[in-house]
Amino acid sequence: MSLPPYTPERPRHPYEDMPYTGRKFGQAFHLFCRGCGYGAIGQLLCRVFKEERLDEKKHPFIVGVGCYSIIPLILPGRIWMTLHGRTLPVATGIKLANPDVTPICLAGDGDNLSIGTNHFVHACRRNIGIVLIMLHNNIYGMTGGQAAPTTPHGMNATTAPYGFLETEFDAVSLAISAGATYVARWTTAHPRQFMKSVKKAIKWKGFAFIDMVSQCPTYFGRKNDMAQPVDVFNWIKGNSIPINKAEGLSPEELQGKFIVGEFKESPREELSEKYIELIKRAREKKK
Ligand SMILES: Cc1ncc(C[n+]2csc(CCOP(=O)(O)OP(=O)(O)O)c2C)c(N)n1
Ligand code: SF4
Repeated sequence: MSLPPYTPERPRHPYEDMPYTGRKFGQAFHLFCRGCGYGAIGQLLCRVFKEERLDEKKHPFIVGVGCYSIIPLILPGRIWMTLHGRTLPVATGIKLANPDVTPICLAGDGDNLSIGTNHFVHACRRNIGIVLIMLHNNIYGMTGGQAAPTTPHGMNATTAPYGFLETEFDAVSLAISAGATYVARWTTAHPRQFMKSVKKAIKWKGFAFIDMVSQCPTYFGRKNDMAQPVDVFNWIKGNSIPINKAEGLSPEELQGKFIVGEFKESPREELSEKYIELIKRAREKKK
């Protein structure tokens, strides 16, 4: 399909220079709401593939169901669309059957921290070589802005019009205590740090978890008096605190803040390697 010429009304799309973006559909496009952080995250992941010259066959994307599910449509790599909350079981099967492949799971915060929590906890415990990027937009986007396990206490959602009564989940603490060996959190206001973390996570031997905070202007923004996408972006940026600064603050001062940085880098034996060893031992015993 040929594109119309560039005009002030149709400026050059920032993704068009990327070698991969839009390739799946022959042109550059994206399907998110205006100002949604997911478009930017897609672009950053594209840049990681380009800069690291990643082999697409070795890094399939496994996605569940949510607004984020269409991020891989603008990315290189093969896509496995699975069920809501079920990215990790599918990626686990792929990894055990193909230990030289490192699946990259994309999951929503609703996806990964409600229906998929058990899979998340056990993937951390097993230390299986999978990268999980959790898209943390504080809400269930695709289904209309219901409160999610990450909706900050006191903030609004479609199902919490007078303020959310519950306390939000800290996915980073959960991942650390469940045994993930690489754990980081960044936001759309930290693009370079996010890319660096993804590059590290892809090479990491073991379960690598990145909590990526992103703006959902359509639901989270509108429900919380942030009329413009940039207002939500600035709210995220203004509430982000690097780990070293957070260390000196009290729990009250950290209430509602996004602590960002690399929290854990602690290698231990990876599951698929142990599994190969086990197969070898079992075969030798049979002889
Ligand atoms: C098993 C199952 N339960 C519920 C749903 C309905 N559902 C689809 S998307 C979604 C919410 C997605 O929210 P989140 O994971 O936070 O991603 P976002 O849309 O915010 O990116 C839900 C509950 C489903 N598709 N499948
Ligand atoms: S509803 Fe929110 S998360 Fe979904 S595409 Fe729109 S802005 Fe993004």
